[in-house]
Amino acid sequence: MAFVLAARQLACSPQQKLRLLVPGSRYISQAAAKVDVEFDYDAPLMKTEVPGPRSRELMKQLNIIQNAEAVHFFCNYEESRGNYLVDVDGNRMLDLYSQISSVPIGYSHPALVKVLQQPQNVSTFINRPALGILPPENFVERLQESLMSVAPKGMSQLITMACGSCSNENAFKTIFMWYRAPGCPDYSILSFMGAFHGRTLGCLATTHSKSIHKIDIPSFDWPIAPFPRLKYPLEEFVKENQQEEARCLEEVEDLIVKYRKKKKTVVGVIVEPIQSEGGDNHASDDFFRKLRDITRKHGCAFLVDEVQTGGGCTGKFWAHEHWDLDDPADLMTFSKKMMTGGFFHKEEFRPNAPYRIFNTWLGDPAKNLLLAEVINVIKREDLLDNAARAGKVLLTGLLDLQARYPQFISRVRGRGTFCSFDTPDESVRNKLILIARNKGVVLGGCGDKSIRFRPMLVFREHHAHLFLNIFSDILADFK
Ligand code: PSZ
Repeated sequence: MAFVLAARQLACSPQQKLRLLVPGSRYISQAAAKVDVEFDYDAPLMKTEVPGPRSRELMKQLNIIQNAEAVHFFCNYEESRGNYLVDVDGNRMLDLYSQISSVPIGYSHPALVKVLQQPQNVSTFINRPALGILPPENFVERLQESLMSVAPKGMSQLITMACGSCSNENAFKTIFMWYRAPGCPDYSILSFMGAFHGRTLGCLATTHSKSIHKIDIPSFDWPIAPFPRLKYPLEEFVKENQQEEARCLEEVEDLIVKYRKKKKTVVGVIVEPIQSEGGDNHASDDFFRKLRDITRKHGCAFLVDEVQTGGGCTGKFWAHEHWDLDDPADLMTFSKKMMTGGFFHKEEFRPNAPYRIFNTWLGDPAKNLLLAEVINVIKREDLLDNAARAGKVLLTGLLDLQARYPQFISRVRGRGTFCSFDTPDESVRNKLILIARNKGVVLGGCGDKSIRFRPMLVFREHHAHLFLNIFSDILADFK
């Protein structure tokens, strides 16, 4: 039966495919594969195994000049469109990982191509300034129409940076400068087990997702609190989860007191709204509100790392908006989908002298120009609402697959399209990712055994159905 279906699938369009399905044999979706983003493709198209021969050849060449063993395959970005990533062997894959969650509105979006083609923008793309000392005339205007237009509640100040790690690194320094007691005491930043905040030296002291990241690297003695390990679906385990969260919050306070006594005063707490690299670990909005209260009570800064969660994929522009804090966070870092790194902060965290938070480029005005257009597209196409809707289809479908294949899928969870599930172990997880890739779907792993979804904001309901159909077939055949 599976063979017959597979053979038929090769010969027909996705619309035809859906009509040929036998009820009960796979996930049934009524959604038409409507293409609503200019130049999005309508389905995956596979020509070789991935990586194919051309990718393998290029991997060999690259490996001569660097360790290229992490490379999955080489890409053809000219041919990649919308939700589809095309590789150098001509394979076209539905990309649900989007360059580690960093593509906001799909590949080669026509609105961005237009920005690049306008003659008045050429200078911005070819003259990269040292922004801290010689910004262009339109710099303030650019920031207003891009980043400042999405400034989180309570944060009027903005500093741009190159990447997520240097944003966190400089946010830590901003916190230390804000706290400023004479004599440069040995301050610390509290982070959570399973957190990922970057790989630079300072950030690495707060990153605890995989031991390989830290092995061989000297670090600070900074406190690490347990992050809640919740049961899903959250609605079904409210009581147990509350207890687990209370345990972790108690530990946070104990650590703050302990480190103060050790003369390593905790001056800031950094947290991801959803721990991403560490395995897509969620906590309730109430947990974060209480964590905010604890930081306030002990005089520590509250820093939210929205490098991976920011930019709209959870259904709100910033994931921490879901918490509805009375007392806003003090600082918030971003990068990835925002196209430039940086952080917002409250006025009281403003450095007291020039050149204190500084480097050569301090971001890139060309990225602000593109981001302004990305934000226009998000508004024009209502992409936050889309993330909530497409996410609901994805999550509902995953719950259905979990009910049918509990031996392979557990702990389905998500907010917006920021969804994930657990597999039995790392080897099954990695196998499923490879099989999916050869069937034309790019997925990512996180934690020890989770599979995560990080599609772009132009991921629609019909893309979710398309994925669910393909994945349902994979699970039906999986041994
Ligand atoms: O292996 C790696 O270095 C990866 S894989 C995914 C990331 C890094 N994410 C980057 C990241 C993040 O997810 C959060 C929540 N905070 C900070 C960072 C660091 O950002 P970059 O990679 O831009 O330095």
